[in-house]
Amino acid sequence: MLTRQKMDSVPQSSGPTVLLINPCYDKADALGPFSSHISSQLPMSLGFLAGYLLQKNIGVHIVDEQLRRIDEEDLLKGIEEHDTKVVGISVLTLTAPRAYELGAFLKRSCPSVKVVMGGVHVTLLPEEPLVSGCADVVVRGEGELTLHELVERIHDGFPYGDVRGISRIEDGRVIHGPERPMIDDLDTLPPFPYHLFEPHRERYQFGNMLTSRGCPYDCIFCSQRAVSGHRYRARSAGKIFEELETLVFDYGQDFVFINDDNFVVDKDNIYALCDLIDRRELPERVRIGFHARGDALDAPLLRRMRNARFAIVMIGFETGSERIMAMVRKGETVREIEEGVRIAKECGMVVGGQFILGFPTETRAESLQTIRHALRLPIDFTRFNLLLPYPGTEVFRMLEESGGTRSRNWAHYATHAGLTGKVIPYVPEGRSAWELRLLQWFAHLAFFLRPKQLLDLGNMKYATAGQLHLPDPKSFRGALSLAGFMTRLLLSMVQGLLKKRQS
Ligand code: B12
Ligand code: SF4
Repeated sequence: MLTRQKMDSVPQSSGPTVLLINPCYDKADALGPFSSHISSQLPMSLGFLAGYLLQKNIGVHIVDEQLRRIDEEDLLKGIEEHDTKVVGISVLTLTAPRAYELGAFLKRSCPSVKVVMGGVHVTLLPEEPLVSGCADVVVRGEGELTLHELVERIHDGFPYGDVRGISRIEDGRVIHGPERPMIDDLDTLPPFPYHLFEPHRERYQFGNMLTSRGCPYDCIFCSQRAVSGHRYRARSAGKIFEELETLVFDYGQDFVFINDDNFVVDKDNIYALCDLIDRRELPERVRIGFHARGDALDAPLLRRMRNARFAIVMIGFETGSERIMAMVRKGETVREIEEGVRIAKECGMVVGGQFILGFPTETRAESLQTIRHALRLPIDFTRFNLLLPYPGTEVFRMLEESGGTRSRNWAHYATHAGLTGKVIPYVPEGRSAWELRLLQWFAHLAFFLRPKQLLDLGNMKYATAGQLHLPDPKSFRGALSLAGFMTRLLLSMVQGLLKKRQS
């Protein structure tokens, strides 16, 4: 596995190499009929870490389980072959069980290798992998500087207990070292190392960028600030443009998606980027997508962006109920977002985004209000997620305090659980898992089975950050293949709905 998945173009230093793993669920099982139509996203976090280590002349291999499940024997062979002393594993909530399984295997099979975990889930719950004995060290928060320092110490055989930003276990007790300050200037980080992923270019949605970190808002369902903080930090327009050029000219990408949670914060930086795109003539064929809050969209900015190849905007709609919107502390109203959509459409943008069903205290009438609202809005694409109480969120804290029930198995924490017939980890009081499942299906069918939406399915990839690829129904072959997909989808829906009610 390691040898087959190894990134051939990684420049190697003469010393030991660090192995970085992106653990993953079984894609076909987790995504059901969608799995063959969804391309994998670049594991950006591991890319950033690898880029930084390589800049410091430390050799790195990345193994991404989104592409193929790790074979344990190959893993051990690779570790030996590359004299690996540190294995880093990235952990999101949904992937925590698999990460811990891999960590425990490594601790059992090669005790001299240090297993280091990082990412949003273990930043919030560092005790979890340490106490269960599947990691030696947890890196809390941004990982570049901490991992580098840690790896240098381990490679040189020095103690690493005083490295800032880590938690570790000593004499059976978990020790949390002092915080590592956030990286002030993102321009000091090396450019994202796309070349590492080149051997698997066909299997990734390759045109993906992250240009900023941090978000100043306080939405009660979002855990993202745990890693990147409240303070918004962005790369300069010049650096962002250089990366765009790399993707467009070196890797031939026509579609680039900027995956920042909230791209429209520093508007001056965006105007400067638009000027660069015009001046340095990015080809006409290029289309750029980005996420924004509805209340951040203004007509002069969007017109300028539309002229500079920005064509797709993804908005966090969340709900159609003003009561829920106020409760989740989004800091904007349903009406403000609606106005943002209107402006974006007027400026010629494709508009997509996401709604959430099943907030605490949400009634059935409010869920239906959200679905009706989605059908009324002039949007091209949407997804209806289920509300999940991720660790570190205010929703999680509220549930813990009120004794509310939620699944204790992190492998259930997928926002599309209702669509794939899996366990729904959280059901608001007075509602049922059965009802949420039906609502999630009904919302998608009601939205997508409209003639305009059906005819537009071929363009869906633009509105889904390049991830979902459906056949274009405008050709005979496309229509036939789409009909096959729809049939599989309906069958899986019936299967999911026929599953026994959750206890
Ligand atoms: C791009 C993205 C995706 C992509 C790719 C995910 C991936 N595996 O890379 C896709 C679309 C596939 C995706 C899917 C999902 N995502 Co997502 N995604 C993001 C997004 C927008 C950017 C991730 C990113 O690259 N960040 C930038 C890097 C620099 O930050 P970072 O990832 O935290 O990494 C840093 C540190 O955490 C640390 N670190 C991370 N890993 C490691 C490992 C080691 C060894 C070390 C030392 C350090 C370290 O160092 C990194 C560099 O500083 C984030 C939001 C965000 N801004 O982070 C949500 C986010 C990570 N996703 C989230 C969720 C919920 C999901 C899904 C579970 C949704 C679902 N469908 O159910 C799935 C899970 C898929 C999976 N494979 O696990 C949540 C995670 C919540 C949680 N507690 O887990 C986030 C935080 C969004 C949010 N606002 O809540 N996602
Ligand atoms: S949901 Fe978006 S706006 Fe709200 S805190 Fe998270 S990243 Fe910020």
